[in-house]
Order: sequence, then C-alpha cells, then structure tokens
Amino acid sequence: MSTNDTDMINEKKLEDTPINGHLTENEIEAVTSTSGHYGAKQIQVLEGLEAVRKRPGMYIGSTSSRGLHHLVYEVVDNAIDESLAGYCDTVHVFIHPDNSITVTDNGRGIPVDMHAIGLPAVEVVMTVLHAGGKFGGEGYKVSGGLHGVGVSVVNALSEWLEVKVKRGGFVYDMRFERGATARKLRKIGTTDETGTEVTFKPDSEIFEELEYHFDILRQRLRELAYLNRGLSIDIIDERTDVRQSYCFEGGIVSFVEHLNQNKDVLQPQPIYLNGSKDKTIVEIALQYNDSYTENLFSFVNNIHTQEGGTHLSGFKIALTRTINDYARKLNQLKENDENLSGDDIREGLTGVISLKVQDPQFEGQTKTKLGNSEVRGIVDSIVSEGLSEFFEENPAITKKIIEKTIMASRAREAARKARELTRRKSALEISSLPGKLADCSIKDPMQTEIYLVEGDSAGGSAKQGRDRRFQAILPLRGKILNVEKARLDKILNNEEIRSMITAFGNGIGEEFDLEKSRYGKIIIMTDADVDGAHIRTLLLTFFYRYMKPLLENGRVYIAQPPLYLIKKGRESWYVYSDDEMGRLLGKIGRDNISVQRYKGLGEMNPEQLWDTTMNPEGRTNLQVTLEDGMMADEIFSILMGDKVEPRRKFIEDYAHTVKNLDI
Ligand code: 0RA
Repeated sequence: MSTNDTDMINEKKLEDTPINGHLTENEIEAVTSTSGHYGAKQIQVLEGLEAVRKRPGMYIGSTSSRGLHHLVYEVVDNAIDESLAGYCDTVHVFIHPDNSITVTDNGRGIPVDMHAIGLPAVEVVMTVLHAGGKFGGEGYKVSGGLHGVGVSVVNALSEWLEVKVKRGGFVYDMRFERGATARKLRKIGTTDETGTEVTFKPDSEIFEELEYHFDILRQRLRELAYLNRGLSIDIIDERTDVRQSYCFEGGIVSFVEHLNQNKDVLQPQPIYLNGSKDKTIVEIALQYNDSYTENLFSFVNNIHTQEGGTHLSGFKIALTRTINDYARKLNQLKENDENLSGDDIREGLTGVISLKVQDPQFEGQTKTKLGNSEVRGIVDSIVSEGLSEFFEENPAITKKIIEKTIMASRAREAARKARELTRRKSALEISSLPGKLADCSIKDPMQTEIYLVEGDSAGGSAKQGRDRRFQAILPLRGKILNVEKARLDKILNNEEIRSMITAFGNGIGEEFDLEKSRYGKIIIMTDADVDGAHIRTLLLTFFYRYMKPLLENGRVYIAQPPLYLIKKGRESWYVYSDDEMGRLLGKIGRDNISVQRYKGLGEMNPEQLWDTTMNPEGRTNLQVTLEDGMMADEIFSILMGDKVEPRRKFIEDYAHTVKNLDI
C-alpha cells in the first residue's frame, strides 16, 4: 500500500458522493449540519458521549477489569458482524506494550462518504451512540456484546482512539481524544484491500484497572472462533511476544470436541443439528461422555446465555421427548417403566446450542436469559426432527445412549433414597450436625465463617485458636471423595461430604439454596504441600459440581498459612511466599538468621495459627472466583478426571501459576 498520498480529504468532492446511510430524521437531528466548525448539534453529540463518560457502568457494566475487557469485545463484535454478513474472514487483536489495543478486520471498512449531516459516516459511527448499526440497513447488526452498545462507547471511554479504513481504493484515518474529534478524516494512501483497524487506549480517568489479561481475551476470542465457523481470529500479545491463532472449520462441533477432549466419549463424533425459521438460525452439537455431569452451553448472537431461556428449554423438552419415544420404540423402556427424566437423559451430555436471533429479548438478573417465546417452538421442532433422523440412521449409537440414560435413571433412584436419608437426619436439627463440627455461637450467617481443616490435629489447633463466637471448625479426615468419578448416590454416602452438607445447611445440587447458608464464608485451610493442594482441589471440585452458587457468589476462600518463620535476634517474621522471602532477606540480610519451614498446619500451636492464618485483622484469605465456568469445567475435568496424560501436561504447564487456584 502506498502511504505517500497524505492530502487532506476533499470535502467538496465527498459531499457529492451518495449517502450510504439510514439514519432517521431524529437521529440526523442529533448531529451537526456543517462540517468544519462546531455547531449546536455537534455539541449535542459530545453531550451524548459525555453521558457515557459520566455513567460508564450503564453502557459497559463496570469500570473494573471486566469493563476494560469489554471494550475489546465491543470492537471485535463489529468485525464479527461483518463476518456474519459475509464480508470478513480474518480478525486480529493486538495488545500493545502500553495496554492499548488494536483490532483489525478485512471487512468492507466503515463507510467514509459524507453523511447528510455533513460529517463522514465513520465520524458518525464513532461519535453517535448506537449509530453503527443504522448504516448496514435492516438486520445488519446480529452479533453484539452483552450490552451491544456500539463502538462509539469505546471511543468515549478511551484516552485516544485512532481508526484506519481501507475502502474504495484508499486508506483513510482519523483520531479522537476522549470521544471528541482530534483529527478530521484524511486520505493517507491507496490500497486494493478493504478493512478496518481500530486502535484505542482505555482512559485512566475512567477505568480502575488498565492492564489487559491475555488469558481472559484469549478465552473469549477462542469461544467466538468456535461460534463463528471458519472465522480466523488471532491474538497477539506484544508485551510477552505470545500469539495464538484460532480458526475452526468444524464450528460448534469442534467446540464440543474441545469440551470433551479430556473425557471418554460414547460416540465418535458429536451429533450436529441445525435449521432455521423466520430468520432464527439454530445450530446444536451434542456428544455424550462417560461422566455424570451435564455440560450444556447456550449462546444467542454469540452471547453466552448463562441463565438459559426459551431456546434452552425448547431444546430440553424436545430431547427428553424424543429419547423417551425411541426408548419405547426400541423396547429398551418397557410398558410399565416410567419415563426417563430430563436429568437422566442429560447425564454425561456435553452440548453447545447456538442461535442467531433477529430481535433478542434478554431478561433475568444478568440479562443473559432469552425471553423470546416463539424461539421455544422453533428449537423444539428442529431438535425433534434432526434427532429422530439421527436415531433412524445410527441404531447402534442410539442404543448405547439410551442404555446410558436408563443406567442414570436407576442411579438417580438410589441417590434419591440416600438423599432422603440425609434429609430425614437433618430434620433432627442440632443433633444432626456432625459430631466433629465445633460450631460458633453467633447464628447470623453474615457474621460467621466455617473453616474446613485438613486433618484432626490441625483441626484441634484451629478449635483452640479460633474466635469461637463467629468461627466454626470442621476437621476433614484425609482425602475427600473425588466427585468427578462418582455418582450422587455414592457421593451422599461419603461421611466427609455429608458432614459438609449438614454443616453448611444449603442442601445440594438442584435443591441447593444459598439463603439457607449457616455461614457467610467457607474457608479451606490445608497444608501448604502437594497433599494440601490435592484436598483443596477435591473440595473445589465438589463445590463446583454440587454447590456452584457458593463459588458464583464468592463465598469460598482459601486460607494462606505461612511457609516460614524467620528469626533474627529478638525479631521474627512470618513469610507466606518465596517472593516475600526474597524481599525480606534482601532487607534484613542472610546473616545470623534462623529459618523454620512449616510443613503443615499441625506444626503451629493454636496461638500461632490464630495470629498467622485465622485472625481477620492480619490474615490474607484468597477469594475463589468463578470468572469463567467453561474454563473451570475444563480445569476440573483435567485435574480430577480419568485421563492421566492431560493432567500431567496441565500440571507441568501451569505448576507455577495455579499455586492459588483462581478458576
Ligand atoms: C457501518 C456500516 C457498515 C460497516 C461498518 C459500519 C463497520 C464497522 C466496523 C467496526 C469495526 N469493523 C467494522 N467494519 C465495518 C456497512 C458497510 C457497507 O455497507 O459497505
């Protein structure tokens, strides 16, 4: 491309070019009528973006790390819209050393021709809220981040933003500062390519957090690559020289294979169902594995519908009905047998459900629940038809799937009986609390916490050292059961798990009720060694599979006992990490010091345990967060599943980083 032609754009000539936009009269009103100098209308534009700067949370959810990453998704969504419209197949995301971001695509390029209101279209797209979609005509915008607010919001929240457009044989560029035009559109070269390049630096006046996390962006971009078959998305981190490239010809089928990669699968390839009606496009990929968990992820317009909705319920209804029909037809379910339940049928099922919906209605607490009622029937009939066809054509696999669901149904019956036993016990209230539990005296759960302590001896120290008013102690003997490898009936027969269920008071699985918590915080306190790490992972796996709201609501913490006690003369220091040790030795020198290494909690007396690990004044508990459920599922099935090789590899790759498990 040649960039020596840097003439300012010829405004007169551009005004003669046809208008390529569909702004309504009202929206045109919002923008200046004369280019070049600021009129009253242009001031209104700035006021629009000023509103975004005043209340950023309204537009991007938050100004924390989450909002910061959201800016990238917003720009990428525009590129994905180009891809959905059939004009773009490559997107690049660069993280620059100063934490500014560039997103490039090879779409049509944002239009640059003069708009009726006297500004180039690209300037309107960048400075008018919600203007972006209006240019592409009806139904142009399909993708869209959770908030789907448009790239002008990114502009408003950036210290500066530069856009480069390749279109109609030329290269153009333009610059903005805090949303305001800082350099008008100019023609800077010629090209035979098309595309858009947006570079922005998030504004430090707005965001509390300015550092991008490669893993967070990578995770979402990989998901988008799975959801948009054939679209190539690259992420390049210039801070570390790490790059990743994603492109999946199999789309969501590859996605399901990925989710099942560490599991033993029941069928060689995922079942793929698709169809469309009234501009609603439905795609579903399904594959059973030999685990006991259901792993369904649903998306609408590339948004993860965490709370489900009509598409998910349409899918579930059709799946349950179709499998029951076939189970009877094939005589695997006899006349007097009861129907298989939805839960039986979805045990061990991994699936991705992806819809493109013209006018999605998002409801629920986090606005991630699809509300459009017509969608339920559309998905239902596509699933019924597609699945019946698959069953007709694949009798052997069908038989295996039905056998698995019948097994699940028998196990569930056994589990129900076991659960009833625990429930009947818990009806006896206090007397049913586990004998090993040293409860606290305060009853208000918002003030209390329970320590899960590895081993009886550390449990003893914790009981003596604690503040018994608000701290309860539950010692756990040895290793708890690996729930990844057991069904609910066996899990409920495990004593350690039963103790936790009764002590916490919430119930388990679908009956879990956060409101019933007997303690506000659950704190895992294990030795700082390999066994301790293993027990911690077993506990987290159990919480993740059967008490997920605890993790989703940040109720679970990991206690941080010290690794060393350093003494020099009459002074002493507790040290919690090797880094800290380095810093301390740098300060006090290495001469005449004594180092005591704590191998286990049991080596501390009750007073030391209180001072270092349990006293809220000085302790540093790590809160366990569930940023990404899909990632967590992957980690848990790797760490706790049957396959040895991925576990070995994972631990090798991440041994340093997962010291504190932040799922
Ligand atoms: C408005 C209209 C058209 C495309 C775009 C905006 C557009 C925006 C972005 C943001 C990043 N990449 C983008 N690519 C395109 C339609 C263009 C046409 O009709 O030719």
